[in-house]
Amino acid sequence: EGVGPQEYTLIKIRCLELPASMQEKFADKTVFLVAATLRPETMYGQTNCYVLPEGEYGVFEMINNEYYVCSERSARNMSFQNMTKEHKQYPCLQKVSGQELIGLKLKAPLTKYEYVYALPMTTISMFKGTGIVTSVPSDAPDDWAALRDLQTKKGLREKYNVLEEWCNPFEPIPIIEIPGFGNMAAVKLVEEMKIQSQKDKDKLTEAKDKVYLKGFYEGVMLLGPCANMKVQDAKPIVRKQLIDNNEAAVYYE
Ligand code: A2H
Repeated sequence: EGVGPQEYTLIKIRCLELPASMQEKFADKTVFLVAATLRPETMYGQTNCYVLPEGEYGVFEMINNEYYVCSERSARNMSFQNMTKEHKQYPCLQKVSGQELIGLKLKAPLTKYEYVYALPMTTISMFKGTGIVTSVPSDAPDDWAALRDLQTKKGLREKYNVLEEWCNPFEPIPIIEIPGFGNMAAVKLVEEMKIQSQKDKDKLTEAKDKVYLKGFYEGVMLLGPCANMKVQDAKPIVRKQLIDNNEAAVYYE
């Protein structure tokens, strides 16, 4: 948004299983769902990964024999950032719908959960980032609203074929203490502001702005090698660690 490119961190969330339609071509490949984030220091709090059920994604070959699932639009951008196998090329090896990705078992970096699941979020934009969002419900109001919807609404789970065991055991993780907001700022604000669901757009925007600003300047990390550091100072350190471990990549758009 605004002028100039936005710098994101792409979090590489490894597929521990694949949709039926991808098994023939990609069974022996390293496949990731990739999620663009502005908050790499919050990755300790991941509980799941979100896709747009009706979203159209593709599988693209990247450098180092890795395969990314993301929007074609983001694959195109990646092809100009030396991320795809061939510079400026981004052939779509296979199309895959968001609905097909729901329920996949995934390995996300830094979180305490051994694996997490791909779940539906109806407010994802396919025109931002990769169209895939990693979920940190402790600190992102949108993520908590969507996870709470799935945990509490049987009808919603049935609509998207979501099993309870993919969402209910995954509690938000306290990762950042924000003075006045406690250690799960998004959960607290969603409650306080009486946000009803992931569709409560205006209130969610307000909540997001509040947590984001206050968290960045006043938040203190609760875990990891940056424990006790200010969020502002921890961010570049955690980001570098993720990139050095090949668990994340730099991405602009
Ligand atoms: B953030 P901006 Cl903990 N559609 O990551 C909807 N939302 C998307 C998206 C898409 N296609 N792609 C990325 N996002 C989300 C973490 C996080 C984020 C926390 C707190 C706030 C926050 C965990 N989710 O974002 O419009 C991603 O969620 C608050 C803005 O480019 C990404 O960072 O500013 C953020 O929105 C990018 O939004």
